[in-house]
Amino acid sequence: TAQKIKVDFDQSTGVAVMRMQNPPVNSLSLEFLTELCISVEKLEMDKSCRGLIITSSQPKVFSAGLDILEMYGKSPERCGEFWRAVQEMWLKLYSSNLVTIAAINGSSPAGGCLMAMTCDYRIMADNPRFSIGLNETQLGIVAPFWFKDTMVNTVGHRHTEMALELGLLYNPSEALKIGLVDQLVPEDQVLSTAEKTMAKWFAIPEHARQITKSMMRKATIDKLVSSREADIKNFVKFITKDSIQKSLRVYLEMLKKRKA
Ligand code: CO8
Repeated sequence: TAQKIKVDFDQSTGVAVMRMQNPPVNSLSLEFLTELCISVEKLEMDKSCRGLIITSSQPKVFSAGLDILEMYGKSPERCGEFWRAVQEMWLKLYSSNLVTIAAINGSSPAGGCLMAMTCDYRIMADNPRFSIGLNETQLGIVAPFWFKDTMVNTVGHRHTEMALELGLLYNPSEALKIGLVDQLVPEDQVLSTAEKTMAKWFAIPEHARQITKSMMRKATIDKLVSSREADIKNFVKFITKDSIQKSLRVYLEMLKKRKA
């Protein structure tokens, strides 16, 4: 099968650029998440790699978040396997020792926003058509506690509370205002700005930076690590409910209709 993750590692700078290419919208399927985790692992094992830029090779979309089809009409076993992969992606990225920068060159709802929030720094394309946020409630589903924790760690409790209850998707300038992204640049400068920004992070003594990152994130990570199995059980029980399956179907139909 075709590679869904394209990694370009520049030995001379120590920076790897990871491009998601899972058309049409980089939705996070089990297969895609597995490939993503393997790619990150490989880079982490390479001592010459110090920084990772995550971006999309799809026009207009960074990532549409979790693949809704992985949560719709699937067996409990399969749902569990899928959820473990989602957890793994988050754990890998949120605890990475690499400097991670999200080069958000398109819309980034739900799981896409989560992925961006795992990074140390977020640069978004200044295009008012793009949006970012945890919109789960709009699908009739609930963002898990560790999605919530990641957002609280990024923008604080109040913004998170309102954003999660309303399932808010922010345009770039709103996202900048609440600190959900750190910088806006013209669409064609997202990647080059990310590359330039790396230098600033690389200038800090690496060990001190890594320990500090871990200190800031450890409690949040430990919380999921210590309740992983229960979290999977919860997810499977919730997502396989008839009422939730119905909400997902309605949402999928809405997505198709909107297109037509
Ligand atoms: N999963 C599966 N298919 C998707 C998804 C998705 N997340 N997003 C879009 N698609 C499909 C569309 O249905 C469409 O399919 P088709 O071509 O067959 O009609 C195709 O991808 C292209 O989509 P669009 O035409 O909408 O593309 P646009 O470029 O116009 O828009 C967007 C791109 C903005 C990304 C838009 O597609 C969108 O808003 N998608 C929905 C995003 C979304 O709401 N994702 C939420 C996923 S849930 C999640 O990530 C966390 C869940 C936590 C679980 C908690 C449970 C306890």
